Amino acid sequence: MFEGLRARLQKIQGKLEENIAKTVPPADSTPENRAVSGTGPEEKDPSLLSRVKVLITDREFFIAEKDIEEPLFELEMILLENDVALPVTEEIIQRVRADLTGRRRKIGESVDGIVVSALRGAILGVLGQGFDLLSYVRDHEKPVKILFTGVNGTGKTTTVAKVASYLKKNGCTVVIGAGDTFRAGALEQIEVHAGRLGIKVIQHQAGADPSAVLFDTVQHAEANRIDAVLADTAGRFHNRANLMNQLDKIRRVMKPDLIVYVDEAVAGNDAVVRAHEFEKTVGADAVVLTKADMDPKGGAAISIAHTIGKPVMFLGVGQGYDDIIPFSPDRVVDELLGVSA
Ligand SMILES: Nc1nc2c(ncn2[C@@H]2O[C@H](COP(=O)(O)OP(=O)(O)O)[C@@H](O)[C@H]2O)c(=O)[nH]1
Ligand SMILES: [Mg+2]
Repeated sequence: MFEGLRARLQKIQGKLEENIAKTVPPADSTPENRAVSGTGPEEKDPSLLSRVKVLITDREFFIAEKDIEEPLFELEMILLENDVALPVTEEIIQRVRADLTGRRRKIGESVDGIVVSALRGAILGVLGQGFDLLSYVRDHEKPVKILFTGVNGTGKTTTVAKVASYLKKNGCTVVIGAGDTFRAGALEQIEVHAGRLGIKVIQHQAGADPSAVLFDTVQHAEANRIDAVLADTAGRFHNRANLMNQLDKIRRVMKPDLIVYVDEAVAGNDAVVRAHEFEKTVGADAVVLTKADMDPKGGAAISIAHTIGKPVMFLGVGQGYDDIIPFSPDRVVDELLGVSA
């Protein structure tokens, strides 16, 4: 995951460290040090000598903007090349710059610690908090109705199956609504997943009104005290009026508690732009980014929450049912900065 960006970020980390190390005055060239190594009476007074040494190690230094200008420019290019959205890139750069140059530092501070903490803080600052679905389901009135939406082929149906499995493993009861009545093979696909997972699917025949299917699914959940309804839907584009109207009807009929926008991390900036459009037109409460396992860049994962103002809930990291991980900002940053978990 994100291996291309990770390698380049680590190079920049090294360059920032090199530049910063140059700004730290070596302890023995400081005026205080020259004073003690002179021939004055201080030299013979050991208590004074140790006092001066404390002064030296306590001395402060500044990192000036010009000291880090070049690596910061390079960092900006790297983020943009890896599909981090422009405003998000600018935000990260501004945060790194402010963190590194904003204050006095003690000479004793480790340079790599300074750099890692600045990069870490800057990226965490744009990643948002994530979304803990389990707590949401546990705390919310049942059934919790979750509508999955997004464009075709990004992994909605697979995600519905993965989330169903995740909830089931964590002690929640689940029913799936086969709301993609549009695409050939969609009903069989969800049926196969649900069969393997031992989860009930509510479905009508192909071509049926998805609102009716999902209405029935909610009724089934209410009658059987099921914790969560996961509604699969057909893929659609925000600019296709008929499908958007259909989605609007689904929303009115099903009254979802959560609308989850699904897109693929590998789509990079396209995913961010689409998510933004969906959020504005349909609304979205959270995002799932699939195919993060195939994404060397990480741009969408870094940009999407900050751009649309909604949290990322899960990352999809493969085709198996367990290949889904709750989005953890700390874990993503560790992955990017090469800190082993
Ligand atoms: N590598 C990988 N493939 C995925 C992931 N999620 C979904 N896929 C694959 O993407 C393809 C489309 O998935 P599907 O769920 O049918 O997409 P939908 O059209 O949005 O419902 C399938 O071949 C899935 O196995 C993921 O996280 N990683
Ligand atoms: Mg599907």
